Amino acid sequence: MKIFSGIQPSGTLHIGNYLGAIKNWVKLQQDNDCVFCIVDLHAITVAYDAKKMPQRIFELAVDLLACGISPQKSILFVQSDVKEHTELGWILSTITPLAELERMTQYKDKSGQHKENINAGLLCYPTLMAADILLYQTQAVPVGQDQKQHVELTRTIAHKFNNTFGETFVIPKPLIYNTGAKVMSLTDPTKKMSKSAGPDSYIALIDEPKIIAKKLAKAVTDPARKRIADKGHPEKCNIFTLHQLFSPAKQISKIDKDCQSAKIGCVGCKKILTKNIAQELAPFRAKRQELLVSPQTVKDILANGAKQAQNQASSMASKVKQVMGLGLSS
Ligand code: AQP
Repeated sequence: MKIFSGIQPSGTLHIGNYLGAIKNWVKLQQDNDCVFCIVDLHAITVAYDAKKMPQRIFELAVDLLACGISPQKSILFVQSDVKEHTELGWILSTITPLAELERMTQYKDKSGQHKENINAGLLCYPTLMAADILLYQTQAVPVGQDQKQHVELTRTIAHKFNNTFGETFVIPKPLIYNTGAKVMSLTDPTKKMSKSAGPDSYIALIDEPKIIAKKLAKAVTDPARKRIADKGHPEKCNIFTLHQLFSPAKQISKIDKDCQSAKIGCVGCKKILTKNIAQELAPFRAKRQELLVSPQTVKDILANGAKQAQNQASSMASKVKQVMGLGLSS
């Protein structure tokens, strides 16, 4: 199956990005034709520091490789290195109704968060994302729950294009896994964990065990449980949800029972979770250190990935322009 997915160089990767996206990418690349993209053009839709962007892109590439993305199995590249993304993004914006873009949840959230900078790029984020996906004849797009709406809009745009100009694009489907599709914020479990919401709200993949312990110690738990003697409600506790994502099955059912019968308190529960998260992330941290000292290797991987992506993207972009009657080539 042809797979495409992207991730923004908008800050440190957190366990939400890992569980909702990257961990699945690593599995998918075993038996599928995968294209993974560092979407820098998406990341500039909010205010950012241009001087820091190259380092952010580099570190995101390092992190993806350290998580297990393999350049032998997948194409890994930076979006702005393949100009067809912006070209097709513009083309698709001309067939996308404004009302469809205005009803996107991410647009509403981000324009609320960045009132001083509600730019057209923020609104057109989904048409650029549709271009990212459709350029590669993508069949499935592994994403977290938050991006499902954008993939559905991509399908609508692709259908509209095919109906207007003739069968051109493969219609992609979102690939959302039950586990980890929406990891919630540590400080406000009613919101999804997000890079831009501040370091206390997430556990970063680079966090040392001590930092993980500190962040979890402050994390919001079952609001009804005020004292250790109160019986807990694991189903209402974000910490228990994280146990379900990081702890072994036997331990999860013990914590479930012990919490309900007040045998274990939040402090004990968080200590076990700290250990389990730190253990799962240890190989990532070690691999990351190795890659950080070989910047040229990482840059070569991205340059080679861009070449391969460009080959595929340029033939699709030519086809699109041809069916639309654009340019000299048509
Ligand atoms: N909390 C989450 N739970 C599960 N999956 C998540 N993803 C993001 N947050 C969670 C998934 O990670 C992939 C990459 O996301 P992105 O960086 O492109 O953009 P995002 O969804 O906007 O991620 P953030 O962390 O919230 O970044 P900022 O704060 O910069 O906007 C996507 O597949 C996403 O679903």
